[in-house]
Amino acid sequence: MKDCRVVKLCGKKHFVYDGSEIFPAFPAGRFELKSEGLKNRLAVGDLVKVRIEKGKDPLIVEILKRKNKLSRKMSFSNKEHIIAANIDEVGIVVAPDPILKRNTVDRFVVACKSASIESFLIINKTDILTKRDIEKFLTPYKEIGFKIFLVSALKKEGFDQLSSHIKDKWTLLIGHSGVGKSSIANILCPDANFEIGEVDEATLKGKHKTTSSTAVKLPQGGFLIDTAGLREFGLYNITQREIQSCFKNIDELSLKCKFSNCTHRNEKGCAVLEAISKGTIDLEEYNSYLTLIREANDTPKG
Ligand SMILES: Nc1nc2c(ncn2[C@@H]2O[C@H](COP(=O)(O)OP(=O)(O)OP(=O)(O)O)[C@@H](O)[C@H]2O)c(=O)[nH]1
Ligand SMILES: [Mg+2]
Ligand SMILES: [Zn+2]
Repeated sequence: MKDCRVVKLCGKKHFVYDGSEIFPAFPAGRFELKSEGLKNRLAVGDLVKVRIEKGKDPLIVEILKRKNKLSRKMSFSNKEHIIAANIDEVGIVVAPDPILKRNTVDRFVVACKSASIESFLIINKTDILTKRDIEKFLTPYKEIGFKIFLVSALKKEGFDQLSSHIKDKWTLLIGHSGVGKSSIANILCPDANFEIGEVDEATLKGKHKTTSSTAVKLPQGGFLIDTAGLREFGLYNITQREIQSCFKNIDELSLKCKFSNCTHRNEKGCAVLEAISKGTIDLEEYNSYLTLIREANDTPKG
């Protein structure tokens, strides 16, 4: 029996790493059983026991207890999709193309925090951003002490610090389709050869390409996981309180709300709504919060 780690899920043939090489292994039947509410039993990053017998395919027979997992809720089916497990850090990638908006980052910040996984920000495509736009966008994240890396995969700029930051860790790159995760991964790991979305001639925007998560070995030590082209990332099993705790200003003001279970939408004596009417709270922060609490598992409809 060998201790291995899953680096790629690929239909029935997965790929595992045993500390020196990567080879295919097949999940034992019970890991393929369809389960209510769960898309995948095995996830990239899982620590597994692999049975190796002469003349037979290597078989994944056991999944070890996870230290963490990052999941999303799939649209339509509402199933849990485990994107990766046993992660040291998540790099949330954002770019002006397709969109540079608070909510696209906050959604991932909330998911990581609720999964107790450290996260940091990577702003890509700085070649098409002005310094002013970058500063404006980053101010709230700097205030809460977020680690931030500014890069341009196109110009291969800004990668030295990022590269040393992810050394010896299992880092997951996450972010909307087209922000440049695979382009970044190919620079950090030149052997990776991830497929890059082509530019759509009509809109000059990137096309969605990647369709599965894969971990690649970094030359400086550690692994980098490129995630699938996520068009939507629904919050899975996260409470209103967990969401609120990621919004510093709202969280602080909530102590002054009349009701301790205030959701800051329409309640009487709400200090957050009062701050909005006075114009002392950032509306973008509030709107981002509102969008996310609609997906909380305990928010009353309203
Ligand atoms: N201008 C500019 N374009 C970039 C940069 N990085 C990536 N792109 C382009 O953005 C598009 C999408 O890049 P990908 O790396 O495929 O994006 P992705 O996040 O992996 O997308 P999915 O796999 O669909 O999730 C491609 O057309 C890239 O050439 C950059 O730094 N600047
Ligand atoms: Mg990609
Ligand atoms: Zn309130």
